[in-house]
Amino acid sequence: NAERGQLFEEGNYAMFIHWGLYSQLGNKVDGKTYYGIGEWIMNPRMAGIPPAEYKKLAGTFNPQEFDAKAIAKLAKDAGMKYIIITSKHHDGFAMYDSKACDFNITKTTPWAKDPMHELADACRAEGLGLGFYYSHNQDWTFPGGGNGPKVDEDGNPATFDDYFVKKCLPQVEEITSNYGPIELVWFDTPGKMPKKYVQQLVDVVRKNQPNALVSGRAGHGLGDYQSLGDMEVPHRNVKGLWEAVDTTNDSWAYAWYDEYWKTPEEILRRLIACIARGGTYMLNIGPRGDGSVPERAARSLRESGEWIHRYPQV
Ligand code: FUL
Repeated sequence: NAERGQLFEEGNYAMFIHWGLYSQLGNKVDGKTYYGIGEWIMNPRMAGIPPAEYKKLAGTFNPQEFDAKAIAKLAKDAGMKYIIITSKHHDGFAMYDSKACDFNITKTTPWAKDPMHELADACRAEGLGLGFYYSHNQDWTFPGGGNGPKVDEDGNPATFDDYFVKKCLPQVEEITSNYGPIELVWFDTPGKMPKKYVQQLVDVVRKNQPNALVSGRAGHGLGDYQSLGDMEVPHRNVKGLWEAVDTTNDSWAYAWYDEYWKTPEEILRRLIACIARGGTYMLNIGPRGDGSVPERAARSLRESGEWIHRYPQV
């Protein structure tokens, strides 16, 4: 599909956003700091928060500072062409209004709004594309989800199929139907997910968004392109359609202590290294739990963007 490849031909620089309930913790739980990628905080490798405990975070999630227009403007100023944001990460919390599962931002938080509608409008106004990250295999709070609870609320065994039919498939239907045209669905960490499930998800994307790309991490080679390893900028040429994913500091989601911000020069060096080898560079920001974007990240993006805007062909 020529139209689909077009996104990477013309849009070789993108903003990635990791934002969810975990952003509220910023890697600190009960006064203890955990070092690592913030969106993994509930995992036993980090703080090991039980699902029932983790779900309580929704009660205090109130991102008053979230400003979709300012984020879209920041991406535009940075020279980026589209935004990919976490609609649901491994924690299972839907950051949009989901009918398929109540564990979502409109049903369980005091804020009760759908940030994805705001972001979709803001992107359209800035002439930017929009796409969604969706953790299709791992779901740490829904019974049967990958690395999630093995029994339901009543103690009955739950299978991956239960999770897939009740939550995953309907949610992918939602994110590809409710926000107008989107550019990409960024599936991640397929693990041992059987091919028949991945195929069904890809079919839903094709049906609802025929021009959208499917990320290489969908699994079983069913994606449209190759996604390199996390934070990997290649030192050799890479064949085909490909993308590098990187972040402005060291974590994807907000981590309170992480001040290892890339300078504008570092951003440009990494961006150019990817583009010069024919790839796409997607650079992440992790807004805080209140929705605000760390100022140092914003500044580096704007300053590198100034250079890019002097050379509009980049
Ligand atoms: C990884 C995920 O497990 C991380 O949390 C993050 O989303 C990164 C971009 O992909 O594999």
